[in-house]
Amino acid sequence: MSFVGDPLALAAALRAGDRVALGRALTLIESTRADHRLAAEALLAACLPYSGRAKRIAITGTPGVGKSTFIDAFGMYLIREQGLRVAVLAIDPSSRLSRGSILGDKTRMAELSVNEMAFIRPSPAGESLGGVALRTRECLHVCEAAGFDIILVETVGVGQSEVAAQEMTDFFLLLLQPGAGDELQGIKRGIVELADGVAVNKADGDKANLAKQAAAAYSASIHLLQGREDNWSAKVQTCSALTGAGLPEIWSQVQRFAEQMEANGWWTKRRELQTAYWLDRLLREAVWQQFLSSPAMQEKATDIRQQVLSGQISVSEGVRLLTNS
Ligand SMILES: Nc1nc2c(ncn2[C@@H]2O[C@H](COP(=O)(O)OP(=O)(O)OP(=O)(O)O)[C@@H](O)[C@H]2O)c(=O)[nH]1
Ligand SMILES: [Mg+2]
Repeated sequence: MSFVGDPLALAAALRAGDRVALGRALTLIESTRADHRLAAEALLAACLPYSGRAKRIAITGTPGVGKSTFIDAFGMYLIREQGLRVAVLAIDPSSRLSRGSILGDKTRMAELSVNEMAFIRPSPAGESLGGVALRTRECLHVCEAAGFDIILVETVGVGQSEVAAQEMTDFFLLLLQPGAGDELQGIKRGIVELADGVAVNKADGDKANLAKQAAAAYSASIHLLQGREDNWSAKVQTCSALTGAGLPEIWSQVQRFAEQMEANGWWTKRRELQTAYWLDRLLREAVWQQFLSSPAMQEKATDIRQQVLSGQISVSEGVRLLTNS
């Protein structure tokens, strides 16, 4: 990869709007090769001063709720009606195993994927969710330096990827389906608590009324689940990714949120907390990896594990013996 040698030139090119350079930069960021890390760091350092101006929005919800279709429609709305440039990223820790990616299937984003105001990047591969999410977060900074106004982050809709997405975005949008009936559709309470906005998607055709009823029911329960430090209370809206109904209202919510958080200081504070979160999280992963990669430590750990399992020493003593060395 010739660009590894000159990350600063790459940063300059992507900032000037060169899409090929942007694609290459993201490939460099996502590379798992140890000899690419320093170049990737230099690239990021060159991008960071120009990042931070975009609005970052996470799109989550159970598989099949319509996340990709929504991103296509919402992205096109932002481009056409608001004149904004939109980048789409993903966090999909499973893509490595399935050899695909939630964004691999660009047919769901048919319009956006061919629009020159948009840029779509599938989920990077990685060993751990932390690693995958870290790369997505770094790609987000690079896209911002490339001048995108809005970053949409799609998650797989199950497990921990939502939390990772919430920890890198300004607005966490939870999509639900109409008429599933059960209380918040088995979505973990913790995820609902994180939502800055909720939209019942597929509010079209004969499901339109059902969606309205669902939104009214969810409005009551979400109110009880949230009691937030930033004083925001998430609204439940309806939308249709197929017809485009409700999309302007969702954008209004995002804007209202941004104005309110900028006024009360939480916009910046949330981003600071997120940076601290990733520093802690990745440090923990790195220290753990370092620990595992030392043969001497491995040996000692095997020995202590034996002692703990046989009841000679307690778990806490075992941990102390391993970490004091
Ligand atoms: N009627 C209707 N169908 C929709 C709407 N949005 C999405 N769909 C359909 O729902 C199905 C799933 O849509 P996707 O956009 O792939 O859903 P997803 O949440 O991205 O799914 P995964 O990526 O597999 O988790 C597709 O058949 C879409 O055409 C909508 O607003 N109305
Ligand atoms: Mg999808």
